Amino acid sequence: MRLYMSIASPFVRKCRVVLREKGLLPQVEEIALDFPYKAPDYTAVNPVGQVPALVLEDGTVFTNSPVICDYLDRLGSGPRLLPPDGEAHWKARRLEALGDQINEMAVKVIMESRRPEGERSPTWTGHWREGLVRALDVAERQAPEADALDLGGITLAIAATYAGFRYPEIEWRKSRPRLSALNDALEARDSFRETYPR
Ligand SMILES: N[C@@H](CCC(=O)N[C@@H](CS)C(=O)NCC(=O)O)C(=O)O
Repeated sequence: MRLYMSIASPFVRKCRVVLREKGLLPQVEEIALDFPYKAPDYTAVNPVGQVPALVLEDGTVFTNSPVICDYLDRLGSGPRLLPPDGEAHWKARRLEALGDQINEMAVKVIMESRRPEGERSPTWTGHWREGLVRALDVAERQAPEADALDLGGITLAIAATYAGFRYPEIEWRKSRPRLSALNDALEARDSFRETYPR
């Protein structure tokens, strides 16, 4: 399999953590791309030019990190990171969605800052940044215990690290002790250490 990726992307990091947690790394080639991801040989893989994308040996393409993580979770060994059903399943999915929303807000603000000077919108940037902070507050209230590893906790921990990496001035740890504990515990795992954003 091939995983197309960038080192900093929080969406990619979810997939890279799952690959490691599920013992799949030996079966995958991780291919780092430079931004923007619009080279014709890559848009032939993912037409919208976003990372991550996973390509199987037979050429089947998976895009969108929730779908890729779900596929890898079923393929690999060890306990399921997405509990198959019941409330545990939906809780993990809800927290994954919340973490992805935090990541989306952070990535939008970064993308906006890369536009030419006159094209940037302080109004939109402000909305996205406020949304990011509100979502971090919800993540604090809903953060799970770190000992029950699942994709919800993984995504929230990744989102918190990414928010701190891009916006240190937000000081997300201040008054968010539950999210901090989750983040500290998961960032100590090998799968997280090996994928820390640069
Ligand atoms: N919903 C997608 C989001 C992927 C995404 O936004 N990727 C960013 C990198 S963090 C990207 O490729 N941006 C480049 C672009 O939009 O042109 C997922 O979960 O995989």
